[in-house]
Amino acid sequence: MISTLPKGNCWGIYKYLCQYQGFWLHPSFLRGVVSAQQQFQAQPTDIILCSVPKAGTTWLKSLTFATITRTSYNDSTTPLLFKVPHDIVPFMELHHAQFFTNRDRGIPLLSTHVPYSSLPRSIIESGCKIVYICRDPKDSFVSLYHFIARILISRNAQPLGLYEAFELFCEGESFYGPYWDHVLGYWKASVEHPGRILFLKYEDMSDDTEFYVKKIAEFVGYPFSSEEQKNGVIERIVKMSSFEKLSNLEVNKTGVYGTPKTGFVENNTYFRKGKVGDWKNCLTAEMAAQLDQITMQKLSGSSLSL
Ligand code: PAP
Repeated sequence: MISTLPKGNCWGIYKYLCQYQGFWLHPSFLRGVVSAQQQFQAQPTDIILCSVPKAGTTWLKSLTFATITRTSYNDSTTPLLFKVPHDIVPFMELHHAQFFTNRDRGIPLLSTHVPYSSLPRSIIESGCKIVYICRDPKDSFVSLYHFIARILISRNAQPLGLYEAFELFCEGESFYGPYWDHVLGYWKASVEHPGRILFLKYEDMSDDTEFYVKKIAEFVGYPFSSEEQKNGVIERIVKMSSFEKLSNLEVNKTGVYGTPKTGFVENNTYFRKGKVGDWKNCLTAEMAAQLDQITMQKLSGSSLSL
């Protein structure tokens, strides 16, 4: 089936992307998506962390994991000290086999970049909670561009030029793109089912992380007691998951993440700057205006702004 799909530019990291159900996917991950669509059985207690790539997935995983395991671990025992968040919260496209055989039922977290319209039916039907994060597409693009470039340089390969990557991104030809369709799919679903889908933005989370950790905790059914709030539990979770803390851990400076099939990526590629508005250091005013224009057009009439 995969060989019959339309092929797109994979930004030099692989031979091609495949267009599947309206979105551009990496073939190795596509196998996992199809397999999950066919077999994955979500439980009503599952919490699925969904994101468009480079919107804050690593951060969301860390914050949510620390929140729901806060009575099992403290700051000196949490697995976040020894594993990159991607190794703690399984990723559907990569670890789909693990979903059926190996799941830690005590930790009901799973993650995916799959667009809302392609999620396995059981995720929708089980009524489990979905937390989605997105980000200003200018910052997501810049983050993705650097991520791919760093991987290619580490493999002694030549990264795609910034302008070429930018044109592809604007055309929607990027990982799990079109970016705006991905965001809109989850946005519309969250408006329709606010009790099932929590829609977050990286910029809001950066502005007031404690507020959003509280919100996430309530939404996924692990609210903080007033005692916990008084004792600074939320502040500790925010600090533990901060860019400064995570990026300076040995495991995130030197470890790697991946599988032999999809290849390995150094953990430190998931921690670049962690700032809002870094696009200003990379995009020209014209490029920024072009992306803003696309965003305005695509989101018009949706009541969403990015
Ligand atoms: P993924 O979709 O491939 O899993 P994701 O974690 O969403 O990646 O994106 C990485 C971005 O999140 C990086 O942004 P930047 O390139 O603009 O710097 C990374 O720095 C940022 N990031 C990672 N961890 C944190 C964190 N703890 N707090 C804030 N931002 C973070």
